[in-house]
Amino acid sequence: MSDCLFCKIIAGEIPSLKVYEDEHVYAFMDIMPLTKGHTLLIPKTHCKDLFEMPEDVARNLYAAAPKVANAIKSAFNPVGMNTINNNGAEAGQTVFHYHLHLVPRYDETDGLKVQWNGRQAEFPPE
Ligand code: IU
Repeated sequence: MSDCLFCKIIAGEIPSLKVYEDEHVYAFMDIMPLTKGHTLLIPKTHCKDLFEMPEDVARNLYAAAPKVANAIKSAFNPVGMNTINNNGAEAGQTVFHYHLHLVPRYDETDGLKVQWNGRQAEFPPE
């Protein structure tokens, strides 16, 4: 899709810090990381969200997810990881090319903040 930011990142028209790439997917460091190593995994086939994602695109994306998660784990040594996917503006989606957030977690007090429906949710709750 010509005006899609993430399609432009895949095409190399906009620079990114690439973590992983294969025929079907591309992974890169989030520009505003929630924690150290926060990575986005995206399909090369443009689809807006989970609702519009064809089954083969989902299969290929989730086939790559453990590889990317383990690469992040090796590089940053987190103790856990959140995988997050927002679908629709009301759910907090701001870029309308499907992306799976891979958010490494370091301990229970690393203060991850997630935008949720215009409000700020904090994990762990205060
Ligand atoms: P969201 O789930 O649609 O809210 O997530 C979009 C993410 O894309 C968010 O974490 C941004 O920091 C990230 N991002 C990026 O990595 N590079 C960009 O140029 C833009 C957004 I705009």
